[in-house]
Amino acid sequence: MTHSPFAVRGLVEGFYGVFYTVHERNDLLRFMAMHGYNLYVYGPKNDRWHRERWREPYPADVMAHFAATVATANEVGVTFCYAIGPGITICYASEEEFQALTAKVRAFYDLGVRAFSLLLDDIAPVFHCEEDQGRYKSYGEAHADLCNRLYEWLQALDDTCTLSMCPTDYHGAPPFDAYLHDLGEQLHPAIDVFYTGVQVCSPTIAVAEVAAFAEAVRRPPLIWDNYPVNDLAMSPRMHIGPILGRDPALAEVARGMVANPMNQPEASKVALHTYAEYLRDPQGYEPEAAWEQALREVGGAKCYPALRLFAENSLASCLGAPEATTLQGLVDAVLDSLRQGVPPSQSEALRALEQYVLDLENAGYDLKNRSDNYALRSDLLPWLDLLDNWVWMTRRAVEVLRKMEAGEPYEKPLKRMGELLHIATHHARQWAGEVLVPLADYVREQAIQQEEEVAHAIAG
Ligand code: GDL
Repeated sequence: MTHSPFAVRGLVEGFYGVFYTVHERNDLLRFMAMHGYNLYVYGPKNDRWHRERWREPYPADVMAHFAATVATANEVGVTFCYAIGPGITICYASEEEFQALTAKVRAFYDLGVRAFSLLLDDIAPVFHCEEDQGRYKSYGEAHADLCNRLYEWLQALDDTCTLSMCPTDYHGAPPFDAYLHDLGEQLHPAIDVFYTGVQVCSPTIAVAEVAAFAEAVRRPPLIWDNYPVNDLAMSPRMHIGPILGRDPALAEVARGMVANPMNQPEASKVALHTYAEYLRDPQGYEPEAAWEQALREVGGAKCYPALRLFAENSLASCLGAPEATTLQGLVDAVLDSLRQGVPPSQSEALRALEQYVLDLENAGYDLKNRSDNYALRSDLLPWLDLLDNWVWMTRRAVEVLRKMEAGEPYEKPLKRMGELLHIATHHARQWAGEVLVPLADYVREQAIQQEEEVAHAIAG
């Protein structure tokens, strides 16, 4: 675990939406320590005291939770970093504002925190007060100045304190804007800078891309990796596949990497386990093998097969993996066989699909009702509900085909199939994508054809 080429191996709780409870965070810290991670950056966008109301101190009960988290981090040997995001309203030049910032930071210093971060991402690049307009030539200069003042203040307090920052331009490729060049030129060399790759959620991260950013900001960046995060527009999907597409030589150009997890902490452990394997040995990293191990650890011996089946149908993400290869293959084979005129009762492909759907139903049942990992169960529940919809939609589709073949009435299962299809395609979550839709479309086409034939026969 300790031979990783990356100095920094972390997580950033840096997503939008519901963030972790203190219990979830402390549990994740223990998981991280077991997997060789050494940094936890706390900066959830929806913590109002981290961003919107950054000037206000945390209430005592919340600080007590932080104290427990810092104690857990110290116990397990992971550095806890407190991040603050004042950029939506701060007046950079104001001494009063700086005091509000340092008062906030000081409260964490008093808890024993020594690592801090200023997150200036996802804000409009505008000044909020006249004082800034007079004082700074550019937005980059203002950011460098705020960070440098905070860094010097921290160093005066205790020279073991560290500071990192997320710039407003945290992704992209050359030519980078003047903002990044100004920032890189003026920012104290000891302050780490985050970079998410060419995109916000980057399918791949290559050495040359990171080197180009490093040149602009004049230091090797810390990669803020937006996987497996599933906030905002990604919230319908569960990102439960292995990390892919990270160049094995990134340690040559980056200080380290921090992964932004999902709003679901327990389910995030699958991807985070694979991420830890990449960080430990990027050259030897084998995504499939790491993923199998991860599913075994998170699912436990009892629920591993169920979790594997669930996960192999939920692989779509910015990383570009196909969503549900096995199921897709089964559906394609069914449609091929039926189109070739194989009667449903004789179709091996249809039988194989039915068996897989039964396995999926059992997997859903096991994850809901037989797992000892209650945290995983509650993370997966909305997707398991969707899984059931797809299972029953498929069964009704098959029932229609069989009834048609037998010359029996099929209106009821056809109607139910349509209802279930509607629920599944309008569900708040996505699972197995639209892979089963062509089956329903085929069944509907057959029904229409049959009706036309009957109408024709009556007319004739
Ligand atoms: C972002 C935000 C982050 C969010 C992520 C994925 C950074 C630096 N900032 O742009 O808070 O979780 O996208 O939506 O990545």
